[in-house]
Amino acid sequence: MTIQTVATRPFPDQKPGTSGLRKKVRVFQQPHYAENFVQSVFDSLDGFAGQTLVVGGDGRYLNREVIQIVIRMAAANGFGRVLVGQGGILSTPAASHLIRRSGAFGGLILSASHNPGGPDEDFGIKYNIGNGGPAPEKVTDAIHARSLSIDSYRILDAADVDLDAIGVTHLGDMAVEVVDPVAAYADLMESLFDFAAIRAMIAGGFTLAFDSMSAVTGPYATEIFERRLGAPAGTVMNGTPLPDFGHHHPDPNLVHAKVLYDRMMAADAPDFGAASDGDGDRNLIIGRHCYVTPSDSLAVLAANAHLAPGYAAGLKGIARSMPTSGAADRVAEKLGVPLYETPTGWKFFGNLLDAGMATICGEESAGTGSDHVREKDGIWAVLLWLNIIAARKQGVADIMAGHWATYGRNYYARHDYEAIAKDRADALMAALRGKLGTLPGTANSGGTVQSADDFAYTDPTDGSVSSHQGVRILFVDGSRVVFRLSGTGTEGATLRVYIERYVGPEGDLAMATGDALAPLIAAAQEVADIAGFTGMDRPSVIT
Ligand code: VG1
Ligand code: CO
Repeated sequence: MTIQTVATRPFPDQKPGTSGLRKKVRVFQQPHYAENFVQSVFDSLDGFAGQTLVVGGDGRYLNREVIQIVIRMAAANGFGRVLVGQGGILSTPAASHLIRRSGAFGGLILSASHNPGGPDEDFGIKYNIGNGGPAPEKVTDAIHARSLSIDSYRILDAADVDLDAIGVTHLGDMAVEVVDPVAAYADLMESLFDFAAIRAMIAGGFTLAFDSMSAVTGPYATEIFERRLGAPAGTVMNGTPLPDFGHHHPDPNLVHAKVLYDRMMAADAPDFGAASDGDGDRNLIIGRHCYVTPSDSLAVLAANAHLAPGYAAGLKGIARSMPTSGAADRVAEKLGVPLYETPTGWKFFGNLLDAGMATICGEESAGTGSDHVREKDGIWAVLLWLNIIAARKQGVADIMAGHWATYGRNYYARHDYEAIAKDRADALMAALRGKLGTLPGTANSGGTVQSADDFAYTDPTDGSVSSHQGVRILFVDGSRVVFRLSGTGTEGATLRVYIERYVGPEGDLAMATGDALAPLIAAAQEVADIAGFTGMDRPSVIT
């Protein structure tokens, strides 16, 4: 087996976004494209000779092919060992756990997460560092810089490794270990939650439905919910990972998980419903006849986490992304723990978790997680909910009503305008940024503007600054409208508008969200002229 040095030329478009490099499959299929990016990652790292690299993905189209490339390039670049999930499968949280427990140098996670899969859809590569979390910005910036000057990559001339047989093979000096992708992760879950109490609740007639959306969580959910917790066969829907996710869009929201939603709103709905996304790091929670917004879910999980054995000692702090509602802030205040507000994307939570400053983190985009790994974790969130329900002996709707009666309610919605021409989206944001200074003190449909800014974050652990993380318009009554462009799309631009209004415990807690937010939705339109810039008179998706 010989190491080949292959001449290549830079691609101009390999800048990692919110969560790694995401492109259409056909972009990744260009000669040298994946290899260039992987070599740019390796060239940006120091000291991995002889160390372990974890590789796995969500099973989408191109997963196996890119894994074979990564393995041969890892061998040619001097890694000592590659750990890969059987069949090339590793959910994002399971990959994070495997990196941590194996003492790996880092890992490559192959996924485009909630984006669709298949030959005409999306693929992605993300590098995670030794703490198990997404590489911080200084690393992704270095990877991007390297991708613009790269002129060769190193790859071993070797046959494909059998990804389906558990065990160790050797590729030159490097060991390749194919591991069970599920067992260690399921054990970790069992160590955090009261499985006996959840199992007894299910044996007592509590019913649940979990939609894996034909994506990576199928094997994990089947092992955990059906085998270890005793839920009947069929509890896990769409439980086989498919390369094209069965033509579905594996984004667990009210549009793409509509089958589950309809089931949860039916007269004979199960007690609890949940779904996860392509790579298993997101969660959608729907109680019987009761949808829970992700921001509320974060708040409820934080307020009740001490009921689960893994969090009995309480929380050190709570972190949320800036666009996530302030519901968790009220919980932090009551618990007397700090609340951190970070930019969008899980990579900003890693330092806080490593420093022991936060225990639970969450994003409005259906991501919740804790210091057990360094990624958000869909099944973890579902299990924490089940543990809380078992401990409180209350259903989801009652828990939500009790929570709002204590803390008040943050009415919340996100409006996405998808597939906008990029120059139109950039122009909208530029116009908005241009008028920030003039907004405070003015009034519009949403009320009087208190302040308006472009969110910047200074990491409290290392002082690094991230600017231009989203435009915020804050109203005197505490309501907010936030605008930012997505960093995970692969076609045109997506404008995200986040709308929030707080009503205290004495106020009307039972409004329809659309009614509660109507004046703010109108204000967003007035201030940003969304229809004018985009030509769209309504959002593509409301979550
Ligand atoms: C979106 C979400 C963000 C999330 C990211 C990755 O990013 O808004 O909260 O962390 O996806 O999630 P953006 O830039 O498109 O708004 V996943 O499940 O794709 O790893
Ligand atoms: Co995801």
